[in-house]
Formats: sequence, C-alpha cells, structure tokens
Amino acid sequence: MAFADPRDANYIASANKPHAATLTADYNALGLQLARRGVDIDDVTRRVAAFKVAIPSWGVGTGGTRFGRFPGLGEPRNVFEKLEDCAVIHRLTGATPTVSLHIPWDRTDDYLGLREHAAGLGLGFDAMNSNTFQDQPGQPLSYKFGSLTHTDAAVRAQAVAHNIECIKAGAILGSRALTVWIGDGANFPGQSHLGKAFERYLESTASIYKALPADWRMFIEHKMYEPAFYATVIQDWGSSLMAAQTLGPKAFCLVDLGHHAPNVNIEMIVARLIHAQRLGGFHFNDSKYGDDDLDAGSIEPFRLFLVFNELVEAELAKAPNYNPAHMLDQSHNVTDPIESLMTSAIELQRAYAQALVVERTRLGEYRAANDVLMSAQTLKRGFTTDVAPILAQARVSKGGAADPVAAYRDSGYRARCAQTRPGKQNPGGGIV
Ligand code: RM4
Ligand code: MN
Ligand code: MN
Repeated sequence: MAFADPRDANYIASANKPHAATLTADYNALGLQLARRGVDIDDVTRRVAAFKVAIPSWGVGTGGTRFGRFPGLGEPRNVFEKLEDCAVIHRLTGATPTVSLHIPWDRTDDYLGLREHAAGLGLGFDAMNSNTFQDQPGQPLSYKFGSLTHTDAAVRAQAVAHNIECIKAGAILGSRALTVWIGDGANFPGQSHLGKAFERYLESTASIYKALPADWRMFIEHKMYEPAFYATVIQDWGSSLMAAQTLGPKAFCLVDLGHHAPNVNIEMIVARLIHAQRLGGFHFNDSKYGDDDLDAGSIEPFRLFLVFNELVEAELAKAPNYNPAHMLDQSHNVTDPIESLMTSAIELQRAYAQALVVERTRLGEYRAANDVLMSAQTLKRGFTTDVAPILAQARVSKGGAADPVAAYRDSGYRARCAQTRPGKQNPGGGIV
C-alpha cells in the first residue's frame, strides 16, 4: 500500500482539494442562515479554530475491559511513538496541540529529550497524571488498600512522593498542572472510617500542593465508584470542591464526564464550579452506564452541548478565574485510536460551535419573560444547527484536513506503523 505522511502539509492540501468547492458553498449557505439570526459565522469559526483539547497519551493505544484487550495493528510501543500518533491527530484536526501524560506509564529517563521530540512534532504538554491506583513492579509498598488515604503513613508518603515525581517530570516537560485521581475507598461498609479517610486525603494532598511550582495548578478528579464499589474518598464534586477550597488557590476541580451516576445533571455541576471559581478542567468522554470512556459525543451529544453551553455563558460573562483545561480521557477498545481521538476532538468543537450559535440575546429575553417553550426552543436551535461547515473551515484555515478520517485512512499511516512497530504490543495504559 502506498504511504503518504499524514503530517505533511502538501499531502493535506492535496487531500483537501476535492472538498474545496463544496466546503465554500456549504459555508456560505450556513453563513447566510446564521446572519439572519444575527450570528457572525466568521467570528464563530475563529473561536472554534482557537479551541484546543489535550490528547491523553494512554488513549493512542488500544484500551480494554476487565475481560481482555484486543490490540490493534502498529500500536505505539513507548511514549515517543505515542507522541508521533498524537502529532498525526493534531496535524489533521488542528485542535490537539498538547498531550497529557500518565506516570509511570510514560516514565522515561530523558524528559528533556521527550520535550524536544514533542516540540519537533509541534506538540507541548498538558496536565501530568499520577497513578497510585496500580502497583508497579518492584514498588516497596502496595496500594491494595489505598494510597493517599491509606491507614499506613508510609504508604501515604510513598504516594505523595510519586505525585511530586510527576510534578518534577512535568516541570521539565513544560507542563503546568497535575491531575490527581485516586482509586482509594471502601468496598464494604465498615471497611474504612469515611471521615478519617477524607482527613488523610487532605493531609497528603497538602504535601503535594506545597511542591507545586508557582504557576502550576492541581486538578482534583472525583469519581463516584470503581475500583472502590461502596464508597470512594473523592466521590463527587462536593468532596472535590471542599478539598480544593481547603488546599488553596492553586487547587481546582476536574470534571470527568463519565464519573457520575447516570442522569446526573453534569452541566449544573459545571455551572456551580464556575461560580465557585474552581473549575479546573475536563476529562471529556461519553458513557451510557458508568465510566465507559467511550468517544466524546458518541452517546449523549445533547448533554455535551449543554456542558459547552455553560462554558460559553462563562466565556461571555468573563467569569473570574475561568480557564478550564480541556482534555480527553477515553479508552478505545474496538476502533483505531487515532480515528476515535480525531473524531472526539471534532465532536467537542461541534458542541462548542453549537453553543456559540445560540441566539443569546433572545434566549435572555425569553428567560426574563418566563417563556419556557421559546427559551427551550432557542437553546435547542443551536444544538440542531448543522455546524459541520464551520468545523471544516476552522480546520482547513489552520492547515488541517477537511475530512481528517478520510485523509488519515488514505495516507496508509496505520499499515505503515504495522510494519515499523513490530513486536510486543503493550504500550501501557489501556485500562484492562
Ligand atoms: C480513571 C480516571 C483517570 C484516568 C484513569 C486511567 O477512571 O478517569 O482520569 O487517569 O481512569
Ligand atoms: Mn479521567
Ligand atoms: Mn475514568
């Protein structure tokens, strides 16, 4: 099979050529439609083009379930190769200039070399993720019964030290945030003292917080259940917010869309965290039942839109201390991870564009007049607008592909990787 480098600007330009005429026609038609609503399409396109989301390094390998993992062809074998795949995603979508690493899955003894490798690929680094939810080979103390909240101070100290190692690695890489998610909790009532476990969490995270460089933020990620099935120490946004407020101004709450009970009103949580000035960022994904880690926008696109609607409201209101980090956190079990990640980044842009085309002034008037039906209809009109031409235009304007998945497939990148990356297919990550 012929191979073309999907990162090559000439290749992308030639892949875009057949789309040029239809894209212009569709964009102009949508522009007229939006102008009738008082919405300037070019302004929306500019904002969409400026939208960025980080790729999770663990997302470029095939994930799995508790039952198994079915590796794909040519998976990246180490963090350097993971970055190469991330560069493909970024070049074709223009939306993913950063990567979020997971330590120790991405541990290397050459972080400076990694930073240079990334820069050469046009990439930087978003939040570092610590991992105290698994034991690593040779690790002195086990996390079986907890990490930052373990009853044994020595285990807590080991988990704190690991987080500090992540900060140090991130400082070399140019990252400016640490995401802390712990699996700590109880599987049985009576197993742990719910109050004391939270106190131990605050004490441990205070030591991590102290090690943050001045311009860093710490993101606290809550999750309702799994691996602890009865009670998780940081199980909800209330615990997360209490912890952030206790720790200090550099601590923020991170919302992973899959970490809530089904039907929970996540956009409401987002609005409250914006109000509290503690919305640190997102782990975007989608789910039907639990922490499914499916592709963003694949199951409940309306909910994603409603989350972005709150973000647009905050943007327009210039909400104080509002600077959320956008990150994907997905597990691709049955698709090509590169295709899933490109599609997901685009789905986020879609939700953002749909929220941007909402007629805000009219919506405000209908709300003020308690016109419930028209308020709902006005908001929904944004969601039902086909903003695809805006997304394609935004990509093309940044040197990306009009149709990223087609350009990727036609390049033969994956087949090429299957040849150049032989051997053991275990890139680390992939939640099995
Ligand atoms: C957790 C959580 C974390 C992620 C791990 C792999 O459920 O979402 O953010 O790092 O999975
Ligand atoms: Mn997450
Ligand atoms: Mn998760």
